[in-house]
Amino acid sequence: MIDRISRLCVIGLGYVGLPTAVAFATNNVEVIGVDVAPERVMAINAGATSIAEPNLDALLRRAVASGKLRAQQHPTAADAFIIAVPTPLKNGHVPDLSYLQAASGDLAPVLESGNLVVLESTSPVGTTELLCQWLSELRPDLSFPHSAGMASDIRVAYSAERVLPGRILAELVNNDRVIGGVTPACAEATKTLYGIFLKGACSTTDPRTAELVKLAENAYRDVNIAFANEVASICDYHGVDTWELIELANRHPRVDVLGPGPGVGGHCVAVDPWFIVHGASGLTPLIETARCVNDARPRKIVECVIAACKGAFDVDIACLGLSYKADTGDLRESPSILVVQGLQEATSGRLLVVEPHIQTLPPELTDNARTELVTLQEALHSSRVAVLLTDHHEFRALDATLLDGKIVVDTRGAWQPR
Ligand code: SAJ
Repeated sequence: MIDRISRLCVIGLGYVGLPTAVAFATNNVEVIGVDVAPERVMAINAGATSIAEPNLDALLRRAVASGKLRAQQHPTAADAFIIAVPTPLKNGHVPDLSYLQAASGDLAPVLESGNLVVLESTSPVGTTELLCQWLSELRPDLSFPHSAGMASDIRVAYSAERVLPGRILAELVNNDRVIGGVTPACAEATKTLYGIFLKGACSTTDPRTAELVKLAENAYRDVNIAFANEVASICDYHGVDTWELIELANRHPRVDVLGPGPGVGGHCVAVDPWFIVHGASGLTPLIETARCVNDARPRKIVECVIAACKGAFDVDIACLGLSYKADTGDLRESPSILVVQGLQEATSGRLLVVEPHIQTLPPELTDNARTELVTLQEALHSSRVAVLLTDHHEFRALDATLLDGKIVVDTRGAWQPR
């Protein structure tokens, strides 16, 4: 039984691993952060990160300066290990577990009897068992819980992060956690580990349930966003105001339609449903359709802008917001970028992009000389059309008179009278 964790190794220092490492280090645990990218290791050891999250910079600097957090490229012996490496999709929406397999190969040599290994990466159902299998093949001298049960040398559990980009540090501490222990002893040890900083409640279950809980949460969100996006299409078809309709429908005590938008971005909601689809072939028509509905949104928005321009293809268009959601500079899988790319193909005027959180256009948009990153004032001054793609607070708060006389396409309902 693990009573005290004095040294923790966090493998994978991305959006989840780095804030997690910082949270433990801030709570007096000696943390070794591991990442395969040497430039990331160097930056973290200098107290720097490119991940823009409230408070992360300051806490990281403090954790490094106090000696509680250091980064390196390979794991070393520790009491517990958290694996938070990417689990992306390969071609054909197939889960790619190669980063996880590489991490387990790197971790196996330093494992010692009494250690705890927690998998945090979003994973297809059955991955924790696979991890046990990989580790046990690499370390036949140690016993693992999938075969040795409660008496195993190594404890293994699944516990996915559930944090919302933009609020990662706060949600890390306050959100409830689901822990899937391979045995009850594994679950208890994992509870003790997260108890170091967790204020939310911990529920324990088996790994398959915990893995599917994480996937179901994001698929639930995706399906609900797809519903909202479909409602928006239906409203457009009937000439009904989408935002008024949603507001009125949501006055029903058991209805809560989400907000339509230009599509679903980020590395989670647009990806994780495919893990369910891939693992339960033939059982997922709703989840697959939702993915297709949301993926089709950027194209629909481009069509909507073209229709609003009534055949004038050479107008200058202000494209407000590039990040995948409000008030972050996070461009991962952003549907706003796809909309701007679609407009690059479909129009011939200037595309005046405003994104207050970035300094240069992303590479996907730089091939086109008509596309520029400009200030909000410049974009509104020079454009005939304004397309709101990401509802950053500065766009929501815009003086409506600045839009007078323009063709406006508001994909987020940010400028609708409520
Ligand atoms: N979106 C809409 N309409 C809405 C809500 C969101 O179009 O009403 C869009 C956003 O603009 C964005 C996308 O959906 O493009 C996803 O944004 P999000 O805020 O819903 O979620 P993420 O991807 O930032 O974080 C999600 C969260 N999952 C759930 O809310 C179920 C978070 O808790 C997870 O930890 C995270 O995925 C993850 O890491 O899995």
